[in-house]
Amino acid sequence: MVKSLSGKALTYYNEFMEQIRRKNPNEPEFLQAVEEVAQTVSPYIIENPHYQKAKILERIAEPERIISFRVPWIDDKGEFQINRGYRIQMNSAIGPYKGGLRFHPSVTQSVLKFLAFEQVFKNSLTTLPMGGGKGGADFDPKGKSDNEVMRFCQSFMSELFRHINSDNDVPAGDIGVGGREVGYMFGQYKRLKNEFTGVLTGKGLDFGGSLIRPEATGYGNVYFSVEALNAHKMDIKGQVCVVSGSGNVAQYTVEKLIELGAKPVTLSDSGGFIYDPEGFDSDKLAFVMDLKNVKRGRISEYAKKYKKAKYTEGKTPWGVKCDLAYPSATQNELHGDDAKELIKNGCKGVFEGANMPSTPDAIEAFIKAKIIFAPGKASNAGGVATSGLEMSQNSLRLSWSREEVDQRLQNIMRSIHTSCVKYGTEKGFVNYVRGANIAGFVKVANAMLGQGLV
Ligand code: NDP
Ligand code: 2IT
Repeated sequence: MVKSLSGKALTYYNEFMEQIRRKNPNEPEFLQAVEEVAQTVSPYIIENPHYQKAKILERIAEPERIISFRVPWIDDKGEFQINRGYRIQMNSAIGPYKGGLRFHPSVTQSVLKFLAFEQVFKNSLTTLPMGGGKGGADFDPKGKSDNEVMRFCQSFMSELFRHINSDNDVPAGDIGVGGREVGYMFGQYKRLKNEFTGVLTGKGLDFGGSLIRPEATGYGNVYFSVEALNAHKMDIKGQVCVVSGSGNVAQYTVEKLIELGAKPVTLSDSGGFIYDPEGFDSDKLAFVMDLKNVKRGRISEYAKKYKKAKYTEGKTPWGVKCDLAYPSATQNELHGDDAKELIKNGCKGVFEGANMPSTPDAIEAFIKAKIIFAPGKASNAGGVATSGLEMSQNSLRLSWSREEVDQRLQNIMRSIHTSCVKYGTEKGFVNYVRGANIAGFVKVANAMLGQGLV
């Protein structure tokens, strides 16, 4: 995409990226996320020089605060274990820091900075008053007992509690952090602070959680895709869909796709992918949910239960012929070659459920082929948006019905789509990457201008 920059925008971009690369060596994921935003936003900044003068993008790329801490805990064998925990408080221009916690062995400062950076733009797009943050630890929940996970979560919160409260920073889940982990962390926070507040979202329904929050990211992504398909005079019904991942986002993406009459045919995990040519139905999805959420097993088990399905080890599902793709596992899981394969097989739309699942080469290929490409910061924003709705309900000390939350989620996804179209349309083609980045930037930038140099 940098090829499309010229003149002052190119000079601005090059000078900006040179500083960012110098200040953030060895942080490839963070640089990748910043580069994409800078490429699309630079021309807009040149057209609106007050943003350049106030160094808004330079400030957005510098975290307001990074907290890094030791997390000691004792495993079931009585051995001492040490992990590293983080919270990146990226930007609070439009509201309290908001964003998930990720527990995965691949967690580094670079990964969390990329996620926190993207979260700033995503949260801005939701229309709700939320700043951006992200956190987590290099802890691997796989193969750990419930008690080990609980001890880890308690130790993690025994440091994090000093830095967060319901008015300044409200974490939630992400990879490796679901309802169980949020519950353990909430319990420890309440115990340490002696306060019952909405300091975390994604809580259990019995202690302040919101209906629809577990479903929201997957549902929201499908709602976004319906908006985009309608805008391109297409219908979701009957479309063959390839989905990656088999965690929270993937499961509820499949659930909504089934409900709307589409045909999801794949799921994956870090071991490989399953392809069910007959498509999933609600019984098969119930099997997957029990396998992944209760038994905490591997997706390969699916092919043992359903004989017409095939498990392919060590591969991602992008070679399966499809109409639509929903990458919903992790960053950089869909490469340039995969993108070319999807396009060759007739794929008409890619909707990112995960954060930054497509590499820059893949994004370039999708945009060049002029298929619908929805970046995660727009299409997966339904999760954090519903977290925002959980915060509102907690402040009101009320719970809204399932229908009410779902309707608000649908309205938010529609509004995000409209913002992308507004800022991303060029010669009749909607560049959703540019649209999401500029629309997300404008609100944060204006709030920063209004608050002076802080
Ligand atoms: P889960 O932990 O529930 O599921 C993660 C899934 O992705 C699992 O199937 C996991 O497989 C797979 N996965 C994780 N890491 C890798 C890897 N390195 N290589 C291949 N597969 C991998 O997480 P979520 O479903 O919540 O999150 C999925 C994505 O969606 C992430 O990018 C997250 O940031 C994003 N997201 C999540 C939101 C939410 O509300 N939860 C909101 C917005 C975005 P395995 O079991 O083998 O690890
Ligand atoms: O990436 C994301 O938007 C999330 N993991 C959800 C964050 C949240 O605060 O609900």
